[in-house]
Amino acid sequence: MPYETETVCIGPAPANKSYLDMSRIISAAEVTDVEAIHPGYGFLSENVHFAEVCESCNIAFIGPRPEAARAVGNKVKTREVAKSIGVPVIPGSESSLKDENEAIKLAHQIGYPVILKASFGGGGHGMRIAHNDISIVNSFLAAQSEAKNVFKDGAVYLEKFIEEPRHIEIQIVADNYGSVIHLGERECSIQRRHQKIVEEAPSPAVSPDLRKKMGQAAIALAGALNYNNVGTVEFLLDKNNNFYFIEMNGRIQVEHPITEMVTGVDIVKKQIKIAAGMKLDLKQENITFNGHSIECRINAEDPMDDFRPSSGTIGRYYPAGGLGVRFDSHIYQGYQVSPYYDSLIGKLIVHRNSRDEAIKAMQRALAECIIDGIKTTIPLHKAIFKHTKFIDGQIDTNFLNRYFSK
Ligand code: MV4
Repeated sequence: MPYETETVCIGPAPANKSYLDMSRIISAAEVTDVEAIHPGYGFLSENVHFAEVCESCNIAFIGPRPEAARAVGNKVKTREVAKSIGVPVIPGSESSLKDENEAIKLAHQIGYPVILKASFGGGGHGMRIAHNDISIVNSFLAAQSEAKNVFKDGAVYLEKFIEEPRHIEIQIVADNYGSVIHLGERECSIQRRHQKIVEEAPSPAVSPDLRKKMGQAAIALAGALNYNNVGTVEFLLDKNNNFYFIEMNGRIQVEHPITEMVTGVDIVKKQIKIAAGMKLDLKQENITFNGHSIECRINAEDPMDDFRPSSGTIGRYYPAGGLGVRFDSHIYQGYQVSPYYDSLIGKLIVHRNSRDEAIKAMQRALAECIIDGIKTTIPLHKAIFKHTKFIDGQIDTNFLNRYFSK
């Protein structure tokens, strides 16, 4: 019975007593006799130990094999591998820094400003920008202690700080036998405190030629790391359209639907087939990019009150719809938005033939969408989609700070 669903209680609401508790997840998998676990995009999705535990229990972990997951978790290592195969990286450390004196020495070589990053970090935690010798000492110690707290390893490295870059990522799909393809880029520059708010595909800054170069770089890196399943290779694009590899993510990402809309490839289906040991049935030359897709992350947060999380019961609920308009969500009228989890409650996704048409479709969809009972980020999205700089595609990672902070 292929579509029958069984539900098992995995514990109380706090995530560390349920979704993050490996033994509870494995128990639920055992009692339901599942063949595989899809870890989603939060919780245990990038936990190498969990992938190993699944393997030892004969349950397929739908994601990279433990060695590949471990490889992408080490930012200094992936930087080194990228550099060794000719993928451009930002001038900076060859390895983790010994101490603040080494950081100062390197900063003098490459020039201020520099950015300190956690070697086993990601997503912006443990990062500090330094403009001079005095601030680098504090930055080094702060980055080190935050890295230790958040990632249990205080190792940090350093790069030249690129001012106001675009954040562009390439989706890759890799089977277990060394075949790798890319599905183009996503422009993810509209973010706040390292949380993406709006994503689009393709990027208004990426030409077919640049897409090819970034795609080939991403494929080469995945190959060099012996990576499998789906992943994302993150780049910064500077004002002269130079791209630089920054880090790789070994999970499906929240914004995967926009890539699915423009390529027609069901990325989650690919993850499952790859985890089942199937060979990639797609060739790069058969991947085409059609039209333009945009996603707005609808969060249960009050954008007028410093994005304070908002919980409560959903009242009136009307997700927008129509041709090429989709609202991916688990909520409904009467649903209780819990304070225990991430505030993402839905993804409003549009697909049109052109960026201009997609923006219009998103404006219409945002106007029609009704979610009562809690505060959401919809009013912020309406303002973004009215902003001439956004409409002109003139965006970078500073966009929200520059135009939308008090
Ligand atoms: C950078 C950078 C500028 N120069 N690296 C942010 C998330 C993480 N994946 C890497 N990030 C950045 N890395 C260099 N060499 C700018 C960012 C960045 C950022 C940094 C500080 C404050 C806000 C930011 C927002 C987006 C990107």
